[in-house]
Amino acid sequence: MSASAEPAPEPVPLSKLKDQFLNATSSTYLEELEERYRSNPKSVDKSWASFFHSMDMGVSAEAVAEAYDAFERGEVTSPLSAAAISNQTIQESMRLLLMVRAFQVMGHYAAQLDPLGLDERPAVKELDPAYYGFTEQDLDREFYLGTWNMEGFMAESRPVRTLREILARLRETYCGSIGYEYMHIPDSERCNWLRARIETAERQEYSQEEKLRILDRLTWSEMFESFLANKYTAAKRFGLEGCEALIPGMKALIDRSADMGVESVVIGMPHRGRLNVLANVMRKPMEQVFSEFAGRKPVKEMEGDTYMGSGDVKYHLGTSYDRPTISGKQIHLSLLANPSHLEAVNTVAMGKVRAKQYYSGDNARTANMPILLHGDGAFAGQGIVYEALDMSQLPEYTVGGTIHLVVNNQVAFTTDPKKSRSSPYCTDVAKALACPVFHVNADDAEAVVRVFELAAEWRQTWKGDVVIDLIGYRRYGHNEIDEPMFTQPLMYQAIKRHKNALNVYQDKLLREGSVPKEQVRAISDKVQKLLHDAFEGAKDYKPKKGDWLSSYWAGFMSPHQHSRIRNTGVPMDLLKEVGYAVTKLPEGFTPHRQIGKVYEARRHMVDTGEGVDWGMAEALAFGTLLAEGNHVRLSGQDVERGTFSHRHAVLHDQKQGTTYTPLEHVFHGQRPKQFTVSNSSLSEYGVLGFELGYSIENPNALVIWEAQFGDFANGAQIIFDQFLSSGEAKWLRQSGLVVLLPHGYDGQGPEHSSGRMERFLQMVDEDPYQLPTIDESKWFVGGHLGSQIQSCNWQVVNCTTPANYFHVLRRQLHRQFRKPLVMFSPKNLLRHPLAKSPLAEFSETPTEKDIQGVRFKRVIMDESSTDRSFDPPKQPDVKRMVFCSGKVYYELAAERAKQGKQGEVALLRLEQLAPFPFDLVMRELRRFPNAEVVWTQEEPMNMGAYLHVQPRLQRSMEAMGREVPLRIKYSGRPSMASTATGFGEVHAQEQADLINKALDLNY
Ligand SMILES: Cc1ncc(C[n+]2csc(CCOP(=O)(O)OP(=O)(O)O)c2C)c(N)n1
Ligand SMILES: [Mg+2]
Repeated sequence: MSASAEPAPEPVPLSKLKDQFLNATSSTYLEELEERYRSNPKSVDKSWASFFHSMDMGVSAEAVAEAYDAFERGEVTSPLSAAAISNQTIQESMRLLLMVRAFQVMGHYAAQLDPLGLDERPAVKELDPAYYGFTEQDLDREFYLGTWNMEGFMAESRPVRTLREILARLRETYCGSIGYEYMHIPDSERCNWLRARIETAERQEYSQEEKLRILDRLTWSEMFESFLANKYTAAKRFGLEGCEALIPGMKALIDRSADMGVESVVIGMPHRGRLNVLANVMRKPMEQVFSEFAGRKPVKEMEGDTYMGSGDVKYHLGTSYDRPTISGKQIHLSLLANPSHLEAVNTVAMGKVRAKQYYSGDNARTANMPILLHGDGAFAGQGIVYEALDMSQLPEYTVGGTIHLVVNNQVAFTTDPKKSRSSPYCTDVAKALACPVFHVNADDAEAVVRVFELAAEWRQTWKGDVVIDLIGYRRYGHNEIDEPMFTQPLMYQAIKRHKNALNVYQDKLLREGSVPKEQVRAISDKVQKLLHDAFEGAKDYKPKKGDWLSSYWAGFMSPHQHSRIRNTGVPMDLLKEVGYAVTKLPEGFTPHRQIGKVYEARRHMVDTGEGVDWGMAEALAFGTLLAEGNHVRLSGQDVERGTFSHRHAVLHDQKQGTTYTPLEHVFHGQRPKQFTVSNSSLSEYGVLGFELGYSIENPNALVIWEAQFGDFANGAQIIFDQFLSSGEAKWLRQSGLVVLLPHGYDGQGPEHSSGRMERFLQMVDEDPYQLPTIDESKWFVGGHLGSQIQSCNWQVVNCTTPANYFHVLRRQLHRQFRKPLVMFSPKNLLRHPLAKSPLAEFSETPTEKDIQGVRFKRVIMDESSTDRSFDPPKQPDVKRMVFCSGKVYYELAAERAKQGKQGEVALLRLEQLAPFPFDLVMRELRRFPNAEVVWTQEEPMNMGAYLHVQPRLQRSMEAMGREVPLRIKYSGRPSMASTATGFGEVHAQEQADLINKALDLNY
């Protein structure tokens, strides 16, 4: 029965209405309730409310009263009608709410998301009114839907509507070109915020001006690709055709973000559509884009320097640009260079944004925002996606929300979605977070712009991640010279018949009459002409002095420019001051008893100037760098305490549970977070990428990632291979990131012994046979030392003394360039009685014995030697020089002392393995003219540094005219498949053997 067919009923006063209900459903319970209400309204106020709310017709007594009042005042046109209310049963109310809820939760499964219309999704029965017992006859009946505390469709103030109208609105809202997934968000405030925007009573229309803007941007997007396709028929460009709406979407997103306070955006993205984004979003000059197509060098010229690295293909290059927005603001956009490895750039971009937020004081994270683009296959398949999402709200890693844009062309190279994921959507992994996911049909340009704007609003309002799944197709093959019909024949038949998104939109505008034909054509003609002009201009385009280093990096040197290394010692006064500051605990703080003792011992080291251990050396390095104004950030699993309980950078009050971080209080006026130490999530790949991104933003920071044990670093191998070791050569981006990899054979089995230094050494870009040119006149300003390190891709060190650790950390910042440092850090040396350094070795004033105690020692000479000149006095009695690296030295030294062989065997520690310290090795060879050379290591022969040092030792001997053995004598474990034995006894025996062999002059 249609209620609307009846004459409009008289409004019923609230009191009468209530009586009516009570009579109709009278029960002793209700009477009791009413009695209680009368005697003490407060005590049952809520009960009444919920009674009316859930048991009657989903409306509170107050709301009914309000609605009637409003009707009486003539403010609402469609008042609650008494007839509708009395016709609507409790059951119907509940079913209606379930149905609305079903649309909110599952409507997206029925949304029109696939432009090709090929998706075969089963009908969702929960979206069918029949499922709730509604029939054709109910369609024109009026219903009331409102509930409490819910914005949008089910808001209390909703007018009565017919079921037909309700269904139409639900389908339009939830099953149109946009599929909203947000009901998994547990925070009701956020959920309601979104619901209000999604379910707004009337669909918001774009004005003619806005439509023209969308058309213009879509025209650029489409015509850029077709222009390239015409001009460079055989080139790979990984075109965006099929998802062209990405460009108007991104531009709208950026405009809206800027209006809401974003000043700088860092973009990480893969191959697909990258050139289009570079040209049309970033506004990289079209001439430059075209010139790179022609294969011209993408060199960023610097004054006095033509360093261009080894380069990269055009669809991996980054750029940055300041772009005006529609409302007249400026926004800085930077697109990170990235490798082919899909999704690897995600956390790098996030880390860079976090750094920008730190340096600009953007504590609210409003002004700096990351946008990450993804492919559908990669987003579902690559585990790093989850690692990045998981970092979203971690206190020291959050960037206040990342906007994820999935360019979903429904295929990954040749693989169909059903073979690349186990979930309905490629974005389902993101539902691990309380973040919305918007799916949108890429053929509906206005819907695309709408959700991109909504994503911007979400991020700025809630500072959380948001995901857009832009569902389109891929018009050509994986790249333009690939044949898609081999593997997706039906899809590509449909694509061939399918109009491009620009034509779809042009047709829509013409159909609805909002833009005249001439204007549509004028836009196309303009774009065509500008593309043509840029193409002509590219022929004599000269790359400009570019963006090789951002403003923070002014004055830093490229690998071709001469730079100096400064001493890294610190005046004793400052050292002591810092030493006391980092060992001081606040009044009333109760540390754990053992840690109290550690801190007392550290203080004692400062008092006496003796016995500085590893943990204290590190604190002194951090503290002195902070005192010099630098930023220090240490991140990794359990780094606050330190895996081996040696750091205790963060102390926990045993009574209050509060924490105290002494390094945050080194000097008066220290900036908040100038020292940052944070336990990370249990990720290597994601976290290392993040720290790398952080490190490239500003050179005046010591950024460190520490692996729990060195072997876990292989989980982050992609970052090592694709970014850290080669980023400077490929993209001219320097990083001074320090990686600490605990390493050392302590009999703990295969998994915790080796940081796999052989791999890091193998990636050093040094020629083992090429001696660096030595310019002795520059020795003390470090001329050649600087250039040797400057021209290599990274440094690999394995320190044995706390002082050397201190200096190598400080050296990272006390130079005019930045270079990654891979440092094998010790485990048992953390507490080894001999691995201690006097404070004097940290100081600027060298001791008499040790004239070079003021800087990092790449080689530590035998304890019998003192002279550091290039031609030291000879020690002809020494029969053997045992070269080694790392903690095995202490075992060698102890055994040598036991055997009384100090006069016969010299022990030389290579603290820096790469770049190889040829000069110092040759100095030692000069010192021991009669000694044979032996290499000792704990690692198996196929691992460790043996295969790295062998040709370099041989080359050094050759250069000095010494007889060169076919192979360097080796004393270490034999080649093995596994890194170490799992049997303690075998380990001990192997260790004893390799030490004995090294000292056995008959071997
Ligand atoms: C880590 C990684 N594995 C494999 C590849 C090789 N590869 C390049 S593109 C591609 C398909 C990517 O599919 P999708 O993410 O859907 O992006 P689309 O190319 O469809 O835009 C693959 C497998 C790669 N680049 N990176
Ligand atoms: Mg794809």
